Amino acid sequence: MSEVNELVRTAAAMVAPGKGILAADESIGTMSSRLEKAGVAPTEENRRAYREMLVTTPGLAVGVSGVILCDETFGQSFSDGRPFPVGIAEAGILPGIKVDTGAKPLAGTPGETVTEGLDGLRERLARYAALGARFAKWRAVIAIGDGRPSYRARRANAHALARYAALCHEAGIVPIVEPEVLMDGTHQVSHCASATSMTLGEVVAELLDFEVRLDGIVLKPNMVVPGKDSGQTVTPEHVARSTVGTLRTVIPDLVAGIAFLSGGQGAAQATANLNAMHGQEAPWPLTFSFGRALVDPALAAWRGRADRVADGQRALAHRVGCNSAALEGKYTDELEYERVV
Ligand code: 5MM
Repeated sequence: MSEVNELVRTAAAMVAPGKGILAADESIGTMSSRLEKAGVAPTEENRRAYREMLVTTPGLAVGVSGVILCDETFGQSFSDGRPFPVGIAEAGILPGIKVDTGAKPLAGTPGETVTEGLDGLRERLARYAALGARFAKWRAVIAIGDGRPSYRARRANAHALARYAALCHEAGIVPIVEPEVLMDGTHQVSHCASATSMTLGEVVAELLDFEVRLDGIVLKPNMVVPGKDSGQTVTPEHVARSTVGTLRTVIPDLVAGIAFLSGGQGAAQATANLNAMHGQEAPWPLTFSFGRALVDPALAAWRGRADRVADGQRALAHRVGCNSAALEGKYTDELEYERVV
């Protein structure tokens, strides 16, 4: 019973008022290409130094409840020798681990994927828990367009998410359940709303089937936005209404909290949309679990240079501050354009 209470407490702490989650769990391939684009050599040491720069940002725990790492970083150490999960916990932040092994083509459904990583997951979760992981993350990737998302892809991904969530609970770890409907495409915002609704419907059905405690999970969905190439522009209020409206039709009130991904939106756009959510009535805490929308400015400011660590950290602290303000509906242009460096 106390283990269950601990799960529920951890899930609540992840979505505590004013705090969000930093997604710094890019796989080695993704991280390497982002480093290269920033002019930084994609070495193991540079991936480590970049993550150390991020998570040692002074005062990070004020606006960040948890940090998601990938397997490589989880096994690395700060320059002072402390393993990442230990250093992060000592800073008052929950360490988390991405446990899926990536989205792979789904047989029989061209252009769609299923996320893999269930084989051996029970053992991996036990090992991560022993090393200090308090929560985990698994991302399903759902595409829109040409008959997509298919029922088959939605079902396969929802089933995997539920099996992952049940295994996390067995290990005493809170699962972040991330079914991401991609922004790629020419679709209108209404199409994103229906694809998101259908996808989340399947996810909830599978979670219930596996008897996953909903107050012990954090859901990480996309915001409901138009396709990147649709030419449609919508206001943050429109995004907030469509997103919360869609979630309210399918997500049970019991879910511990909703932590949105940014999905390729610009940093300021994602924050403005989050800010508008504050005006919407919702039964769950709403927060952010952004990757790119939090870290892109920090990577650009750092550029792999030891003498620019403080610049990178200021850039991250600024984005975290803007997003924390958004959680109270207090994000403004003045705050956004405040001098950072
Ligand atoms: C940080 O990126 C995460 C892992 O991506 P890869 O395994 O593809 O390298 C990703 O799951 C991320 O946590 C979510 O997509 C949210 O990030 P964004 O940038 O969409 O907020």
